[in-house]
Amino acid sequence: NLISTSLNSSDSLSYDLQAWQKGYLSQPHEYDYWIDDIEGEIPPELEGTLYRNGPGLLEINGQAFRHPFDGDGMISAIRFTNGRAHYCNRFVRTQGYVEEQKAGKILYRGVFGTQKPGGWLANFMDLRIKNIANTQVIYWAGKLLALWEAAQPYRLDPHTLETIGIDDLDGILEPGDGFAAHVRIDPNCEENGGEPCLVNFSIKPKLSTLITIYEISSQGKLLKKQVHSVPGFAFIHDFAITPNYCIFFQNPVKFNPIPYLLGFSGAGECIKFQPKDPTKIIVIPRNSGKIKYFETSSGFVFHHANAYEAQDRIIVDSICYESLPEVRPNDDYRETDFSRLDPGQLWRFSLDLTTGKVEKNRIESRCCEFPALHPNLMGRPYRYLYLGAAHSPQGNAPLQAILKLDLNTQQRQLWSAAPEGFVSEPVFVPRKNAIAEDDGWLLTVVYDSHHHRSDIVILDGRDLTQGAIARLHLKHHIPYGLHGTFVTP
Ligand code: 3ON
Ligand code: FE
Repeated sequence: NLISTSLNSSDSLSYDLQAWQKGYLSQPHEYDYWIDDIEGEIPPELEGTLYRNGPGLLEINGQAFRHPFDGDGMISAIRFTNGRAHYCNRFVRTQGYVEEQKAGKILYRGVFGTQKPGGWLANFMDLRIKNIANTQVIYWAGKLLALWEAAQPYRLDPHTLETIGIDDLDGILEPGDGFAAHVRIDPNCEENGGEPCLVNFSIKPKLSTLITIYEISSQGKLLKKQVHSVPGFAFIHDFAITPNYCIFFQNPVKFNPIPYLLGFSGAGECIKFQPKDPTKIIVIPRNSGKIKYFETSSGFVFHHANAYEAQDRIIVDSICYESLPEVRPNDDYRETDFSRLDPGQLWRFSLDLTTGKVEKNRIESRCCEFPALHPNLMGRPYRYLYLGAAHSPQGNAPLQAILKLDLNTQQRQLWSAAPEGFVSEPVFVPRKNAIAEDDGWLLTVVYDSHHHRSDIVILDGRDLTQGAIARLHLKHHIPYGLHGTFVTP
């Protein structure tokens, strides 16, 4: 039976690898125009700007970066106003981007294996970091910030996307501090008089790992900062919050920095998944109380969907991979054999605060990533989750569809852009004055490999099955991106 399902799924691949690969071509140009090639209609009540971040350049002068996560951050802004939409993109003028563009060659090593030309000797002991500002873009306390977890944010002009410069959040961050790309906004922070507040962290991984948690008001004031040392090396990309806790997953990995130090590989390539070791879950109270540690069976988590408190439990929903494959020296990400890799799947972890036990249940086995939900339910019980997902219910494949999950009824809806389309992270925008949790729009960028261009697609959050409300055809493509946010005026 297993054999026949795997045969069936490879017989009917929903995508063509060459078509998928083209979405990883660089986009070196910067544009500024009103979008007028539109199918359907932009809802006139949709007012605001969708900001997206992701690698815009995947090479310099023909010297390819080793991994897309090493690509230079490029911000796209899609402004919706009066039923129209405007597109603009700009590279973040990071110090590294400016220097490398001027030099016309790679000057910095990347965390995910990009090396300077000239072999290992040219890279030996070069431990400088190129802040590529490529992972997320947020608007907080009047600042538009491009984030990359290993360094400080870059600030941009929210209208022109011009780079203003590196930003220490008015002194909150110290030189050398990172700032994670997965900022969480607590919509209703009790300690802040019921106002929203930004919660984020940074890590300094060594033999033990320092986790710093920041809570920042919408005026940009530091409300709280706590620093904790947790045992062991930790690579933590994302976290989850509830009104009373911050939750971190410490994936079972070992870090051997020698190949990095010697100039053979990037720091990220020196992380080795340990399938026999447990995943540790670190729960840090936001206000008072002691850190709690939990353990569950092995798995690798980049992204969390949401978390909430339920009596004496904390529920955490996360995208979990059974294993993280080793990158082999000659592997080329553009030749990814999806069938060799484990799919990301949605799991629900239930942490019992009294017994210290963890229950773990798979909610969705379809390959998925990039969870999104109603922003007011961050850290609260919630019903609807949206994700980028594979077209096929089984196996690992590129994201080609948007999946809606009703966590109460287990009902699912799927909107698919297969075979020629490849989706990015969906962003949920609630309709003004809406009551229902799913009353709003989902915005996503879809790479249309047939026309080699990207579309901005607007879906109705209540019903994905009715198809796109509007498909805005850009004049060009946006390389596969990472994260983004919607900012209402
Ligand atoms: O030594 C440490 C190890 C390490 C790897 C220290 C460190 C903090 C410098 C570090 C750096 C980590 C960085 C810079 C991580 C950046 C991650 C990034 C840019 C993206 C991660 C994306 C994750 C996922 C799951 C993306 C999925 C995408 C798709 C399914 C579709 O394309
Ligand atoms: Fe991420």
